[in-house]
Amino acid sequence: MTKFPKNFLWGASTSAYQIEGAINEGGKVPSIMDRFDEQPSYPEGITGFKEASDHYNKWKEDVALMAEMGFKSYRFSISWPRIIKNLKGDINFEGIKFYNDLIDELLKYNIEPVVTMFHFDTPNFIQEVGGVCTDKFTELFEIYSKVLFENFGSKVKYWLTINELNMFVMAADVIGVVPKDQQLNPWQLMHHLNVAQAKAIKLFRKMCPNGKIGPAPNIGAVYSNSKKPEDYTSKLNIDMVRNWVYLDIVCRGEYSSLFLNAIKKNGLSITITEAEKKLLKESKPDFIAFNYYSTMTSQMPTQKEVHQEKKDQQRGFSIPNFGEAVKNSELPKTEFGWEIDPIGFRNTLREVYDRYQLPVMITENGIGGKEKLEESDKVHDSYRIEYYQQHIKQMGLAIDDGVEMIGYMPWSAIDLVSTHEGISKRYGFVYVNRDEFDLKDMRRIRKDSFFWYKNLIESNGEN
Ligand code: BGP
Repeated sequence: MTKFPKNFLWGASTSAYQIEGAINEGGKVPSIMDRFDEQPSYPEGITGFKEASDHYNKWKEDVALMAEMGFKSYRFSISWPRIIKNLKGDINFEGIKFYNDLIDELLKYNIEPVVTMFHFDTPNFIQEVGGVCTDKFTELFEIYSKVLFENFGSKVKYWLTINELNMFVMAADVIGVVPKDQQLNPWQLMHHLNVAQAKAIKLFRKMCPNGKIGPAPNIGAVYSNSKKPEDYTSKLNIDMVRNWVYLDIVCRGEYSSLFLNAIKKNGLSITITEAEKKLLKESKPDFIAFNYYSTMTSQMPTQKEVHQEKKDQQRGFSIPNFGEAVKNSELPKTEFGWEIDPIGFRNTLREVYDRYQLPVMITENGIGGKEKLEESDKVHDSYRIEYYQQHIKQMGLAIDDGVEMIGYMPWSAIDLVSTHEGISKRYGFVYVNRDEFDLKDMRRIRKDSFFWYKNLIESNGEN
């Protein structure tokens, strides 16, 4: 059986807009996620972002529950619109106090805070001047980064720059990051985010010399759908634009020439200044954090065969002579149709480590399902326990293979509002009693997985 490292960071994750609620409290300004469920592209009947899990008011109780589970770490995001009030960069000190108190409470229980600087919630004042699609964004992100490092840099060791930078590109419409009137060159958008990330890393080196910082993309191994060599070519292509381009830029400091050629064939390019080239070269991370939910399987489509773009986690790739994502018939699926691939987790960990030789931290992994409260306040989520057992076993095998790992922070610490499904899809170890009819209750209830995870942490992964 795997021996997990002695100081392995067992914990879990959340993000501000999915857990905090209180969108108009404590001096917070509006963000694009506050009324996310009201966007035209969003499925009808899904609600929840305004109240979320009311963590803004219940954070002490939530941290106590994490401590009870024995968390060694907790990954959460700081809400940019709770910290910065406007384009001038004025600071909301109430927001600073909220996160300072949260961090102090975590440290009181010896829980290592792992902070995501930006998790999808662009402040509206930035969206109004073009959002993540402009140079202005990189400037404003640097100002925000400085405020974060100044205020929390001495207490927080582990920092994550941008959550799932690759989802901004692959699911820009779904996560609402592109202002309506904006023409989108997805790769230029990616480049702005990469430059913003590099500026933050550079500043971090100066301001927090003892801390550690890394990116947090969503990574999943890509399989070839058949033994046909052309399907393997499609695997290489998709791997490049789904995974490696995002890690190459931050770990190696440049885009691969294969990637630049591939986008050129589709009539796209990236404008990169000399100063940016230099900046990207000198802003390397200390570790790689990534979110893992599943793998992807690809085949080579011909012009005629290109299928309809898919509205699930494998969407976004359907390019003639390049690659197309297809379902993998070998893999079981969650209730919401996401493929479950624990062995793929080991494969992905190995590929990432082998390619960059940097320590790895898992910042999301988990299974969402519909759940209900049973009699005497029980939630029987054995499917979640099984999911975690399988994934943790494979993570252990990856460690045995030689992958250097810092920690595992699955999604999510407590129930929160799902990005794609609102409150109907739950991920937590703790049930939050909220439904459309009873928004005030918000009672926290320990699920079966809560007790299972507590034992697992206690035995450092042996159970
Ligand atoms: C990741 C996001 C999280 C979270 C998770 C689960 O992409 O970083 O914010 O939402 O996916 O996705 P969903 O809530 O849509 O099931």
